Amino acid sequence: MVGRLVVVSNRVGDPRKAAAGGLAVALGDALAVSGGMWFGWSGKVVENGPRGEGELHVQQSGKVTLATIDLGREDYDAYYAGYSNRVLWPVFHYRLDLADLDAGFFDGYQRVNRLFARKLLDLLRPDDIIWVHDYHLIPLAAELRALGCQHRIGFFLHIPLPPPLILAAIPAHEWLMRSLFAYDLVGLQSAADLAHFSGYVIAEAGAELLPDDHFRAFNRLVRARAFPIGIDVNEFQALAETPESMEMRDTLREQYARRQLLVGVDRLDYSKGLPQRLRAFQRLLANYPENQQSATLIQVATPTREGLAAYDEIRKELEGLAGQINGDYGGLEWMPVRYMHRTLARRRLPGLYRAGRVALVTPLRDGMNLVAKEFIVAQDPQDPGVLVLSRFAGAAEQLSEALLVNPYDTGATAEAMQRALRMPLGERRERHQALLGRVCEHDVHWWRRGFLQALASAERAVG
Ligand code: ADQ
Repeated sequence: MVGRLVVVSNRVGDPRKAAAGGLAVALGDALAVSGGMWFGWSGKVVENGPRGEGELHVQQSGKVTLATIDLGREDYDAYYAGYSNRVLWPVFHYRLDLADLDAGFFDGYQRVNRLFARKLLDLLRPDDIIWVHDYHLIPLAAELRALGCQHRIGFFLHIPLPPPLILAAIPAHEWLMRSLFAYDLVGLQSAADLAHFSGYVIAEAGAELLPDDHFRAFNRLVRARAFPIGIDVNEFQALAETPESMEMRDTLREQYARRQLLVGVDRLDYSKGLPQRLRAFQRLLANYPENQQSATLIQVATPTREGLAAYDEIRKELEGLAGQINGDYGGLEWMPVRYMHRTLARRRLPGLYRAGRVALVTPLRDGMNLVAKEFIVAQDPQDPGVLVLSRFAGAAEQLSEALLVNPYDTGATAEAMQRALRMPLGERRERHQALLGRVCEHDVHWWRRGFLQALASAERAVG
């Protein structure tokens, strides 16, 4: 009999909610088919709540059990805002300059992972298969094992894994990497991330490489493999047919009938390379004046992790740059940059992508980047737009027919924008066809199946 699937992540997506993104839908689908459980933080922070404790809420959503726990203020600050987002996020995105390595958030991170393990263990059935997601929960399996849990447990890291010498800057790096060996399977986004994993465990832990992507180290066996995440292509195509999406496309096309639109859709995060993108756009207007009065960049940036200094700073920098470009180049008839600090309703996204002649997906570092894949799916195959993609996004390994750029190189990125704006129809179609084929074949269901099959067939150490 196939066991129940138990998904664990920091935030729990209710698959019934229309606002749920692709991942919530994809995992929700898998849970709904055979019945399963989704476990994570409730989103509630209890002021003056006790350390290492939290109330558990269990509710049923169709066939899926949603189990969530509240966190006390001190735990939340140390585990989420602290260790996850001020240590692991910057370091894993190669930003040692932004990491708060001294700040002592480590105890809270460990405490919350231990709390999750304790509460989860009580809810498990004997043949459950557990799938843990992302950097907030790296030590979860080790905590579960310490309590005697024998289940199959897999882990997927949604963000990049940096090279060994960058990882080694985290004081607890060895403990973190050893924690990964409590899993049966570790999934990474790209071949580059996998190479960093293998480089680290061979150099720092003398790991032995065994057949079928298994590694032996720390007296344990783990399988590690790249599983590039995809989007739910059917769900996204259905979204594109909604009235909201079509209205968005038609309104933009009408408003910008005589202009060319470039679009950017991101969380407002320093990893996304937004100031670099605006500077490259500024360079485009300066070096190729024929784009003045014409090329317009619509940049939507979702507010995220507000209150953390690095995020407040990037916001200010971006607003300053947008204002400067509009001041220098804009007029009564035309504003080069339309910058919006907000989340666009998911139903409107395909319409925005479809109206764009060019998408700018230029992160300095990104685990995968799903916006790139969504843009491809939203295009009209007869008259598709062009994807300008950072070579430092995990997606670049799969999407080689995009115009790949180094986002640190302002001049070269501006050149790529110009090339994208001028690309002849035949070349646009050819590139799009190749990209679409790959995005459709390697969708989120392919990703999920691949991961779960590899987890089910991973070798386990005897004894
Ligand atoms: P994120 O960093 O959140 O996720 P990304 O993959 O770019 O990044 O986007 C996730 C979703 O958010 C997409 O569906 C996108 O449409 C939506 N989104 C982003 N900005 C938006 C906006 N302004 N308005 C509306 N919707 C917006 C992490 C990793 C990524 C990895 C994903 C999945 O950082 O590298 O691709 O997980 O594994």
